[in-house]
Amino acid sequence: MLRLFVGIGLPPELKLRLSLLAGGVPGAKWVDPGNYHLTLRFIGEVDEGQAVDIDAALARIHAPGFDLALAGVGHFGLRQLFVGVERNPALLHLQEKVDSAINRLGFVPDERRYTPHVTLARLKRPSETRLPAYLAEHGLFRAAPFAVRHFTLIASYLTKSGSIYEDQQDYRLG
Ligand code: 2AM
Repeated sequence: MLRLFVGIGLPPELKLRLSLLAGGVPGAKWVDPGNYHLTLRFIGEVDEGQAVDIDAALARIHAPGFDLALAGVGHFGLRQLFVGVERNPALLHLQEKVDSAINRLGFVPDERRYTPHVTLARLKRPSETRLPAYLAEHGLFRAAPFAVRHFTLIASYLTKSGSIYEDQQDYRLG
C-alpha cells in the first residue's frame, strides 16, 4: 500500500525563505523545510493497481502552466499554521481538474472547501498568546512568484520522526 497525494513542489530558494518563518510559537512542531509543498488533493492509502490508475488519470490532465505567489500567514484553528497563496484562478482550475480525475476513480472527495496553503507547523499545546503576535508579525509576508510548469504525485511515509515524502511522477503543464 502507498499513501499518496498530489501536490506542487517549491523551488529551493523559496523553501529557504519559508524556513525563516519557523520559530516564535511555543508548542509548534515546524515542518522540515525539505518537506514544504502545496497539496492539490490528498488521496490516502492505495494499492498498486489503484496507483497505476491514478497515474494514468493524472497523465491525461491538460492545463496551462502559471505563476504562483505565496503570501500571508494563517491558521486552521489551533492545529496548523500555514503560508497562504495569492488569488490564483489557474491554480484553482488545475486543482479542480485533479480533484475530479481522482473522484472519478471512486475516491471520496474532501468535504472541506479547498484552501491552498503550505503548512509551516502543526500546533500542539500552542501558546494562544503567541499565535496572534506571530500572525501580526508575518502577516505581510510575500514571496516572489515562481513558475509552476508541472505537478507531482507524491508518496508520504509516516515515520516516528515525521513524514517522508517521495516524488513518484511529474506531470507537465502548458
Ligand atoms: P496539510 O499540509 O494541510 O496537513 C500529505 O499529508 C499532504 O496531504 C499534506 O499537505 C496534507 O495537508 C494533505 N492532506 C489533506 N488531507 C489530508 C488527510 N486527511 N490526511 C493527511 N494529509 C492530508
